[in-house]
Amino acid sequence: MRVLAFGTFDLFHFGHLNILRRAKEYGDYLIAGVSTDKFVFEKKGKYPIYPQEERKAIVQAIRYVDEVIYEEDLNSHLEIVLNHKIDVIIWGDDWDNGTFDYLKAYCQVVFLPRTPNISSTSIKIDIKNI
Ligand code: C2G
Repeated sequence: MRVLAFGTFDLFHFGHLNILRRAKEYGDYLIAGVSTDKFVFEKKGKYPIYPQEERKAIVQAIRYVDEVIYEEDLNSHLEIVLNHKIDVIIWGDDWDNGTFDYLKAYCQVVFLPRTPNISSTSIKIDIKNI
């Protein structure tokens, strides 16, 4: 089974590690889709701390990840699913909001519980408050 997991993966943390580890358990080949800097700005209205090349290199070094591609925008997911012959896509359950329901006609879409109490945003706030 070929699995795909998308994300910004900025300030790589334990929640990121968990989702990639659990994603890999759904199959034997895991592709991580790392959001480009431009797409992060479109999603969040701000650029990530680490540029896309560095976020990609970090994710590529995680042992559960077999391949890394870029996630360019919200309209490229179906093309990626078809081109990469994806069987399962994994997101944290903060994305269980209907955005990706159309993909269920093409592959299995799984929303896993988020790792509690950690996010790139909370890390930035914690560091600011030291
Ligand atoms: N995540 C998690 N637990 C956390 C933080 C993140 O399970 N404590 C999950 C998110 O739900 C997402 C993945 O880890 O599935 C990557 O998280 P982010 O880097 O915050 O990425 P995000 O900006 O949500 O990008 O395809 C849509 C987006 O590009 C997903």
